[in-house]
Amino acid sequence: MTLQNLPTAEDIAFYNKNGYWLSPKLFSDKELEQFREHHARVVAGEYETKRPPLSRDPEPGDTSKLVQVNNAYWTDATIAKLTLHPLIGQIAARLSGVRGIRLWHDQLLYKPPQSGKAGNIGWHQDLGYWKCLDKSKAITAWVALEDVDEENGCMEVVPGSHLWGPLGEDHFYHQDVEEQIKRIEEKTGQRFSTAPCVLKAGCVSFHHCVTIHGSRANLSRRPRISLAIHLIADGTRYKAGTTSDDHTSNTLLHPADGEPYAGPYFPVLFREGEPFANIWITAT
Ligand SMILES: O=C(O)CCC(=O)C(=O)O
Repeated sequence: MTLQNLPTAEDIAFYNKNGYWLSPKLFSDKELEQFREHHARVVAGEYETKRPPLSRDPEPGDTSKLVQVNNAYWTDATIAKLTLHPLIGQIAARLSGVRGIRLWHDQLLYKPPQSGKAGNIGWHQDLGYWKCLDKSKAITAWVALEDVDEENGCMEVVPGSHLWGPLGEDHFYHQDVEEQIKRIEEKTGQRFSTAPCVLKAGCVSFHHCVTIHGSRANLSRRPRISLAIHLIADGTRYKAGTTSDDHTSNTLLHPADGEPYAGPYFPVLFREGEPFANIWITAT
């Protein structure tokens, strides 16, 4: 594990201004090879732990459209190493200005080759799906397992949009991303302009839960493969009575209003002053 990969004061200032940050390469080629192999197994529905994921769409065997597997780390020990990686937690804590980070849930993604619109991910703010969180300190670490760029439909973010507030535009599965842009511009009076998160394999983009993001078609002949790790500040509590009551993570805990998200469903990745719990990490 290399601590020189932690964000500097300048990187944190960039994140605060733009609502995202791109890391250097965090994983070795050997680790990436393993992650890719296990990613493929999960997409195929081969669950080595025999425990199914929290949810998935579509079912194994169908890769004609975007594949999304929630809590893929339950199914596979190698994916769990990545989802619960303490360095990812430490970077997320630094960027968010908090002392501890817990997992909210992971989301393994497979965007098929030459996907057409079926590979699009509509513009959205993650917090729109997570209104049940009492703090807007959630952050996503998006790990590129292959190189990603505009040709294979990399994620795009709208820099600074984390300061626009909630828009009510939460359309992960909306495929007409161009039509949405006009509506967002009218709503906000802001010019909609995106920055592509171009990453080499092993690099990670981090985005704030209010940052608008999405992605377009994969035009290449290779699938775009990645793991999104959705994280919350340690101490985040459940806020009852929102439209996010039925979020799958709430179905795990059945929390009471004001109850902190804690325990084995929401593991700690990092806490300041505590040694890393997950000691399997190898040097890059
Ligand atoms: O993979 C993408 O293009 C978007 C993923 C996303 O919406 C997220 O990680 O929050």
